[in-house]
Amino acid sequence: MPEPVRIAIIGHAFMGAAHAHAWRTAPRFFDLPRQPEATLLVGRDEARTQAAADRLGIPEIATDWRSAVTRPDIDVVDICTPGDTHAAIAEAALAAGKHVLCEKPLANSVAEAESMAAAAAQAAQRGVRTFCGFSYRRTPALALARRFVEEGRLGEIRHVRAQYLQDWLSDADAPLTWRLDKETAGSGALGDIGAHSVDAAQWVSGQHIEGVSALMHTFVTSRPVSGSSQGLGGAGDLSGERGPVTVDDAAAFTARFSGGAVGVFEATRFALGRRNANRLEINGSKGSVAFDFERMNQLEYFDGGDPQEAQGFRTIHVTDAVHPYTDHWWPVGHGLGYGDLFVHQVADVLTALDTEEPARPDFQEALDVQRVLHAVEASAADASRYTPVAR
Ligand code: SOE
Repeated sequence: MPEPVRIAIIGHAFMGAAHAHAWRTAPRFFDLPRQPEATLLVGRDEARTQAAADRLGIPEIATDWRSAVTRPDIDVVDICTPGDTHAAIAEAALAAGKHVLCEKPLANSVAEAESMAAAAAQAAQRGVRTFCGFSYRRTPALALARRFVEEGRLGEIRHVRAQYLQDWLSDADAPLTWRLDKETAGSGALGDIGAHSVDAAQWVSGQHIEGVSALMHTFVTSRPVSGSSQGLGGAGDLSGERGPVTVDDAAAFTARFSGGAVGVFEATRFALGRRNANRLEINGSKGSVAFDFERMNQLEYFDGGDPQEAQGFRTIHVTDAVHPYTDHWWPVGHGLGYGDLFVHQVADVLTALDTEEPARPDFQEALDVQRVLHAVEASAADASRYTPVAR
């Protein structure tokens, strides 16, 4: 029996739980070169970390990430903490020779992301791998869309239209969580969910974004500092103090792509009624694809080569063994869910560690997304690029 791959998960909230579930589930469905063992859960608060470890089935906890990431019995450091901690944890782990899977966005600034990518490049010379958690790449329907683009079914790509719409901040009295603090999160809707759109749009289209023109807005500028929240939304304590929201609530931008496509992007956590509508539509000279994560098992496909009387978008149920990832799961037609993307992600990570399969997206690719986010913020901050309507 080959030695297992031992993982330390740093952070135990929403993403920590999603990753813990994935490490545990992957070997039950995927044939992996080595078995993963999530052996250590790291969090600042001992009691809460222990409670999470008990729930997630992780045998050991630690409260100090610095000593955790250098432990000789750990092979992979899985970073599920807010963005302001990513660079320090990742760089310490890489220096100790650990493979690193880091949640998105890679960092809170381009400078941090550059430093992480440089550390990753150095560590790569010693066989150390890095990965960034752009989990939507692991959606079977989006992977199928990319396959269609690669096969030339869409022809020359003209439009890339991406929206990521959520509504968990619509209530102006939802509490001020870390995702609303620029120091901690880097940015708001832009980095939290717009980053997924940027990554998916570039990955599916096979083109990179060359330039942007942007608008960002904060609708609710202060929120209750305490209240009950499951990490997203929740009920603020209205009798207490309010604190400032320092990130964007919504970000919108247009983009030019390297292959000539025109892009339109929108990210918001105020689209009331849209719970997790991560959408991507691509129109080419020969066909189109359209995806919405709220119907994640489906891909809309328009084939311009169909006889005209039969033309129209068709719904492909991306649940068959011929589709990406799905042959590992349930018999035809039963479909997958949000948590399964993380299972695919760790299965890909484990495969890449022991084979020649590329580790994508690695820190270098995630740095590219960070540069796009930075360009969006710079554009939105430049008032001279905003043209008021003359009336
Ligand atoms: C919150 O907006 C969030 O959990 C993101 O942080 C995740 O990356 C996304 O997958 C779902 O929404």
